Amino acid sequence: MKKSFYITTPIYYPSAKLHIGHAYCTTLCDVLARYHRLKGDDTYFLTGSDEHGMKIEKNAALNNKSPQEFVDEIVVGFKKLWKALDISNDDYIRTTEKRHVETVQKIFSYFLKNNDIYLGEYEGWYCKECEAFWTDIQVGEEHLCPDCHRPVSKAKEEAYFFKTSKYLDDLLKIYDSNEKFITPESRKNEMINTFIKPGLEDLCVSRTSFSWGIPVKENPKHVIYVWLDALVNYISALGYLQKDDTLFKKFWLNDNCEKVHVLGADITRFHAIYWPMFLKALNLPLPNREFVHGLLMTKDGKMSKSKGNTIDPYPLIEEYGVDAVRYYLAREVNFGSDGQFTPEQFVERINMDLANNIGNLLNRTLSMINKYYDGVIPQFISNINNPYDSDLDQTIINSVKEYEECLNDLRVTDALIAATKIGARANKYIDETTPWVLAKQEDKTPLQSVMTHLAYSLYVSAVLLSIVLTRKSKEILLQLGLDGNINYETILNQHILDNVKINKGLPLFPRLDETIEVEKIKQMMNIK
Ligand code: ME8
Repeated sequence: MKKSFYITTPIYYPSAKLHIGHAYCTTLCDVLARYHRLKGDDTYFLTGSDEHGMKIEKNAALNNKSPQEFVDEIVVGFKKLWKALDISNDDYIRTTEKRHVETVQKIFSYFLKNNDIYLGEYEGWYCKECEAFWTDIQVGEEHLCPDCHRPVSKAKEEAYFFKTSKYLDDLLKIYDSNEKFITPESRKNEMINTFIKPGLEDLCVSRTSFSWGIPVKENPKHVIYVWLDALVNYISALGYLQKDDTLFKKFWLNDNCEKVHVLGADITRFHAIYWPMFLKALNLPLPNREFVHGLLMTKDGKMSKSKGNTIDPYPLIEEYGVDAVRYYLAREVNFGSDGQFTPEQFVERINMDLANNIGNLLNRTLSMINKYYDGVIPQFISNINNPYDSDLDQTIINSVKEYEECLNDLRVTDALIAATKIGARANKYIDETTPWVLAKQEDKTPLQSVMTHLAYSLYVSAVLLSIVLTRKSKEILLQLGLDGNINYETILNQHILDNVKINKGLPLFPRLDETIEVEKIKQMMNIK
């Protein structure tokens, strides 16, 4: 039976512009989605925006706009960024869409009927100025409103609560029975030690102190509080409880579909504790994996608007191209750990892996094929007297295998390390085999084997990297004389380039001058 793959990003808040951290998460998901499509899996990739809540209501008012107008404008910018980054999402869900609103309301009603939700009282820190409730963490030890910095006081309001105690045993069973449900494993331990062991409280799922949200049908002065609203996007987008639920059946209800949520560490609690509970309460299957990626920082810590240290991905895309930015994002930060954006590392990564490795290999190989073979790649042969041939052959087979193993386990960075081993090995192979010396020999078999091994190494590299280098991989194939279509099935066919006329073009990734480019990025980004 054909395998299916469903992958989601968090749905981002349209309260401000997206930065390179959001681009990082969405690019990782895109790379994984492209990998599964390449392998022929039925793939569905979802991203979107989380458009309700007090913060958005307030920001809209500050801008003299209705909340809907406000989010509509910001969402245009989100979509534009995903287009600029070649993000291949199959759908974009907005929590203000009718399909989502109706599904959330139906779920809320079902929970009420099933006694999973009850009416109680929410107690929190209230700011009279902002008319907003805040949590202990948000007000800090000084008990100040995080927005207006005025003192807050304890207050109560009527609210609905979800009974977490009812599903706690189920949750612990899920953690026990599937060790990869939340990865890295440290995140699961954090959930148990920080939230579950001290005693999990019921989750407040409605508010009456603001109105920009999905109304509770049975009691419309309440709006459904954001996490129940937000998490449901992963199934409302597939048509759950809607007239046409084909996608829901095809992806969520299909045991043969791997369902993956990718998210940042800041929102693990909601995905790892409440989301599985909601799904249990709905008697629905769980996702197979929740992958918690690390955060991308700058030298002065976490990126935040108030610190003014967010990195906008646009100038980087404009200056260095979408392939370079996607490659940097997917390769630089080890999936699961935090990473740091620095202009130095950005330039170094492009030079090391793209200019020196694959770019250099293409340039050297095609020049030699032009020179020694009039631009036509000869038939693939292996020279049994050349130990470097079998070593390169083995490197290719091992790299492809490692690449697949890593991607099947969501480890994008490691997969790219595996893929670029081929280019590194092939560049070294040129120095070892010295084709310019072989060209002077009468017996041209050794030269033929070297040239064809090099061309084939480029072919495999282009196919493997195509999930990241959305444009340059095609260009490599075109320069090799193929039609630019990427086909994974032929990856191990060493004869794919036999008698193909190459089409050498401009250098793929010209080497960047580190001093000049680092300075340029610092100025563009306003980094000291
Ligand atoms: O939390 N580095 O939305 P959000 C890497 N609406 N990733 C980062 C990052 C950084 N510096 N900053 C943000 C929300 N992210 C909710 C989600 S889901 C049902 C609801 C990424 O706009 C990371 O994936 O604050 C993080 O979890 C997400 O953006 C939070 O986006």
